[in-house]
Amino acid sequence: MAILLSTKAHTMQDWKAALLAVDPSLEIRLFPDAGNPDEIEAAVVWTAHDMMELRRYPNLKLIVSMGAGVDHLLRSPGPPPGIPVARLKDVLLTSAMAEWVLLNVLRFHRQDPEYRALQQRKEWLELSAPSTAERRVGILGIGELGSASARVLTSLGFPVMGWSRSAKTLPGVQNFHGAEGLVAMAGQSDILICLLPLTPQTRGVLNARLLSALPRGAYVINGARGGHMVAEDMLAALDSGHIAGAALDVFEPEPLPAESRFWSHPKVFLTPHAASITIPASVAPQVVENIHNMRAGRSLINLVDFSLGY
Ligand code: NDP
Ligand code: OXD
Repeated sequence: MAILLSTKAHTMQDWKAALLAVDPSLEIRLFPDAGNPDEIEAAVVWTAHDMMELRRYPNLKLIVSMGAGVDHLLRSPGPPPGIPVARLKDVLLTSAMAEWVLLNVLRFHRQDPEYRALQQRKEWLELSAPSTAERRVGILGIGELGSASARVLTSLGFPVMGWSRSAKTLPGVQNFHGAEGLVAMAGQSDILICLLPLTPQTRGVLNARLLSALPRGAYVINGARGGHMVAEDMLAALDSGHIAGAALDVFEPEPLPAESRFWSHPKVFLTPHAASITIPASVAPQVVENIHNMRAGRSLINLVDFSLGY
């Protein structure tokens, strides 16, 4: 039996080598060279893979996302009925996101855009410097990535709030949940960070209503999915000055079209979905563990709950 790998061409060999390093006995097929469809028992796939294509494999028993997000797998038509989907939880994926979040929180907190503008004008001017204790940070989604980011930020003295679906207790983090909690948290967030999974419930959460609930001059950081942000609402909030700056890693569609205003907006700091990149060698052990679990009929790890969408 064989494992089907499907991702960007330039990373395919890295994935194959990483999985074989953990279990050299695995038979790995690189899409589109799947060989005999009857032999494919697991598919390890990234965003571009067509879920209808996976219906070709009658003995498929497991789908693994090559990232933490699974929105690309669950959207219509979705995975073949009855096939479990696993996501990744990885220490390097998590720490890289916390680094990207910290980079952007500090960029805004330490007034880096203002200092760069002063440098351009050769103006020697010291700006007032609020302490971290005065800069309130709200995090939408306080799971693997959000809670790690919260830990880093609380260690620097930022007051951190977190919004989740269910009530949660995290050390040093004030928890909010539900629709009322969202607006209550936004009203106190000088910096709002989005680290939610993209589901029907969270699509468009960064909309005009939420942005207008933020204090005037707040900053927004989106490291989750482009579908969380209503692009026109974000641009309008930036243009009006209500939002002072945004760090955006994710867009809909990707790559971001050349004509998008986000590319050249003076208040936007953009990265090309690179906040945190999966390192195959780091995640291979959990993928192989799940393949072994699947073969042995044991419980799978990091399973997606289809009813929640993440
Ligand atoms: P987790 O599943 O660990 O955490 C998700 C969090 O969001 C949980 O706190 C969950 O609440 C909360 N949540 C989910 N739905 C709702 C809702 N309707 N209302 C309020 N809160 C909600 O996900 P991760 O932290 O691992 O990843 C988050 C996302 O980050 C991924 O889905 C992916 O899209 C994105 N990502 C982006 C990367 C990049 O490079 N830009 C890299 C990696 C991931 P609860 O705790 O109650 O379950
Ligand atoms: C992920 C991502 O979901 O890279 O892991 O976006």
